[in-house]
This record gives sequence, structure tokens and C-alpha cells, in this order.
Amino acid sequence: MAREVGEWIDTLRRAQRVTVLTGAGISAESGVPTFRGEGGLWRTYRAEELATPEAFVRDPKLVWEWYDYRRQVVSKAEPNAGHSALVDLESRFAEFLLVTQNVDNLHRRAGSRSVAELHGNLFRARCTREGTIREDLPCPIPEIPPVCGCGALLRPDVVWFGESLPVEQITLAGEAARRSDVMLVVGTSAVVYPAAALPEAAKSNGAFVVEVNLQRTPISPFVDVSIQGPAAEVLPAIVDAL
Ligand code: BJW
Repeated sequence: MAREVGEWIDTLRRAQRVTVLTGAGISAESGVPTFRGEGGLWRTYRAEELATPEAFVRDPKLVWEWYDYRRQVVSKAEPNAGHSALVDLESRFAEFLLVTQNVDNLHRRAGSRSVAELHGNLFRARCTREGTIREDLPCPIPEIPPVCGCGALLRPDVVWFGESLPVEQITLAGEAARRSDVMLVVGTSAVVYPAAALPEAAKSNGAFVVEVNLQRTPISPFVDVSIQGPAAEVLPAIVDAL
């Protein structure tokens, strides 16, 4: 590990602008299941079957049961050493943005402040009629599916397949990626767009791109360094080496 980190760490040391893109893998060591691969199924469903507006229209109760289960898992989970290492990293650079695809809130709970949440947040709900946001739903939710005061269904305030990402967050993320001296890409399968396009945008604008993952992904062939290992070990090793 020390050798893998040592060879390129000077580039990170010299960087002014650093962007980190995270996915479900960074929370795996907190006990939060990832979407794809082992543990990716809930009951018999894959994420792609439930994380869609069509699934919600067809069966809001089923979709809410999935989200309520995940809210409970995440509520009991704690940020891990990988999340904490990114809090440390944030304090070391003039410009730093943590772009996350995760909806689990663990980065903020760890203490990260400069965070762009691309896919929403599990602990927010949104009225399907008025668009108002609720952050006070109990966990677990007593009656599923939950309903707004106006009588319409609430939905999780997350981004499903086919839906647009929050404009401000994806704009911030794209700008940060293109301005980066270094981008770290941590624990994402890099198959879901537009988030998956950010490492390439960074690379083609001159950034040095480092991937941290248990396995190779579609971006591995073009990144500058691909470290295969658990985020909760590799990220603290990077911070130590700095
Ligand atoms: C570890 C580890 C450890 C494990 N340490 N590593 C261009 C081309 C093709 C398709 C499209 C395209 N542009 C848009 C699309 C359509 C679609 C898309 O991308 N489809 C592809 C799947 C083909 N995208 C969209 O629909 C997006 N909207 C959009 O683009 O609007 C405009 C538009 C619409 C339609 C057509 C064209 C344009 C919206 C995407 C929303 C994604 N939403 C979800 C659910 C969020 C809510 C919820 O949580 O329920 O977001 S899906 C799910 O995947 C979730 C995640 O954020 C996202 C990414 O997953 P992630 O984080 O990478 O997790 P995993 O499980 O896949 O990977 C974990 C990784 O960690 C693995 O690699 C492990 O090895 C690793 N790992 N333990 C380090 N300890």
C-alpha cells in the first residue's frame, strides 16, 4: 500500500484544486450495501427495478419499503475511516469539492462540508404535487407510503433513472472536475451517467486521476493510478503519506 501511494503522492501534495467523486463503495465498510455486486439485492429486486419513477407509480408502497429499510440501515451505520480521511483532505487544499453519488448522508455526518450530492438524500422526502421538502419523517416511517399534508404522496428526494440531476449540484461538480489538478474516484462502478463522465472530463482537462476501488472499472484504463483496495484503508494511507 505504502509503495502504491508513494509513487504519485507528490502530485497530490502540489495540487491546489482537488475533486473527489465517491460512490457506494466508500460506505461499504460502514455496513451499507452497494448497488451492484454482492449484497446488491433487496428481497429479490435489483436497484434498477426500484429506483425509477415507473416503479414508484406502479407500487409506491414497495418502493417506500425499500427506502425505509435503507434509511434504517444507514441510521444505525457510522462513517468509517475512509469518510474521515476525506474530511482531513478537505482542509488541505485551496479548492476542494467532494462530489458524491451516495444518498446516505455519511459524508456530512463524518464532517465533510464542501459536498455536492448528485443523487439526493435518503433523509429528505418531497411532495409529488407541491414539490415541498420534508426532512422530519420518522425512521422507521409509521405508515407507508407517507402522505403530504396536502393529501398527495410523498416520494424520496432522490434521483431515479431517467430523471434529471439537481442542476446546481451537477453544474458545481462539472466545473470542479474540469478545474481539478487531481481527482480521486472512490468506490464507484462508474457506470451511471452523468456522474460516470466526470473522471473523463477531469482527465481531458489535464487532471491527474486516481481511482480507489476493490476492482477494475470502465474508467481504469484511462486513469493515471488505479489502487485496488478498500477505501477505509487506502484513503487514510493517502492522508498519512501527505
Ligand atoms: C469498493 C468497496 C470498498 C465496494 N472500497 N471500493 C449515457 C450513456 C448511457 C446511459 C445514460 C447516459 N446518460 C444518462 C443515461 C441514463 C442513466 C444511466 O446512467 N444509465 C446507465 C446505468 C446505463 N442515467 C440517468 O438516468 C440519470 N439521469 C439523467 O441522465 O437524466 C437525463 C437523461 C435521462 C435519460 C437518458 C439520457 C439522459 C439519473 C441517474 C440516477 C441514478 N440513481 C441511483 C439511485 C439513487 C437513489 C437511491 O440511492 O436509491 O443512484 S442508481 C444507483 O447507481 C445510485 C448510485 O448513486 C449509482 C451509482 O452506483 P455506485 O455508487 O457506483 O455503486 P455500485 O454499487 O454500482 O458500485 C460500488 C463500487 O464500489 C464497485 O465498483 C465496488 O467494486 C466498489 N467497492 N466496496 C472501495 N470497501
